[in-house]
This record gives sequence, C-alpha cells and structure tokens, in this order.
Amino acid sequence: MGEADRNGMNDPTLDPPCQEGEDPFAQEGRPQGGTGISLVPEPDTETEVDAPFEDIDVDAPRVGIVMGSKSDMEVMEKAARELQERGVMHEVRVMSAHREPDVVAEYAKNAHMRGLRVIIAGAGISAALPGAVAAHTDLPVIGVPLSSRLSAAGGLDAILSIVQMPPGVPVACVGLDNARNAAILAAQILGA
Ligand code: AIR
Repeated sequence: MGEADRNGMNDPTLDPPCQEGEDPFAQEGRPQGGTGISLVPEPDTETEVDAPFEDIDVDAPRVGIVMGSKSDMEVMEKAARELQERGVMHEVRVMSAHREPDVVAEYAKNAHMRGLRVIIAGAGISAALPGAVAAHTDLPVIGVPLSSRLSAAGGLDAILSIVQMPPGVPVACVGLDNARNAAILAAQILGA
C-alpha cells in the first residue's frame, strides 16, 4: 500500500471537492487548518472548478425587496431605485407575515438557494415581516420600519417590532421609512 493509500487520498468513497447541486459559495465558510493547510481537497482539474458555476444565472437577483402590503410600495420602491442606480440585480415582492405566513416562510427558505444574498423587508404597525424572514434564512435581513397610516405611535410600533428581535436571530434596522438606506447597506454587504 502506497503513502497516498494509507492517507485515504486514493479512496474513491471520499467526497469530491464539490458535490453536484451544492452551493459553491458554501465552501468559503468551511473551516481551514490552523497551519494554513486547507481541509478542503484542491480540485484536480479546471473542469471540476467550472462545473458548479455553470448553473448560476449571472442575471439572478442578489437582493430581495419584500414588503407587508401594496400600500408600502411608495416608500419601498426607493430601495429598488437605489439598487437600480447601482446596477445591483434585485426583485420586489409583496407578502404579509400575518396574512400569508406560508408564502413568507417559503420565500425565505428558498432565498439563498435562488441566489439572493441580502433581503430587505419593510412593514408597518406590527412589523413582523423582517423577523419572520430572518427566522427562515441565514441571509442578512435589513428591516425598514414604515410609518403606516394605521400606526399607533408615528411608526414607533414598527421600529420596536423590527429592532426587538430575540438573541440569535438578528435583523438590521434602518430609520423610519428609510428604504434608500436599506439599499445602500445591502450594496455595501454585497461589496457592490
Ligand atoms: N402589515 C401587513 N401585514 C402585516 C403587517 N404588519 C402592515 C403593512 C402595512 C400595514 O400593515 O406592512 O404597512 C397596513 O397594511 P394595509 O394592507 O392594510 O394597507
């Protein structure tokens, strides 16, 4: 038995560098050896490196902008405009954490896999949407508290609903109705 066989290097049962369908970006977060030696096997050929990237649509949205109601659109479209000006691909969806909780959960669960990298979520009054999204995704979520016409406290209810997340499930929060700041922060997170 050669040195390579004893180390398991020739063992065909070991995982290849990147499984088909696996998110190639997931490798970025894998632990590295303290000696500077990568624990992830180096790909042998160029083909192996290229293959996982073939499935990624370069035009896929990187930022998801969601809001609790159509009535939030006038404020939230400022986030879309800012991203547009910066050339950041994005999508806009209306979904209510209270009226359509299953839609919100599905959207958040699939977001990372669909290529999204940041989610901006705006809502007014009992603004559960940013938190509900964050509960179902590991992507960074930026909440935009909105001063809805129904607010009992000039928007403070939405601010507190978004800011007061439980430990372990963070949501970033921009100022009241400040959707543009959410877009700028999303672009900064993306390094765009
Ligand atoms: N909202 C909708 N579902 C849950 C919440 N918190 C918020 C919307 C909007 C406000 O309720 O984000 O700001 C009023 O919604 P509508 O549809 O009555 O105009």
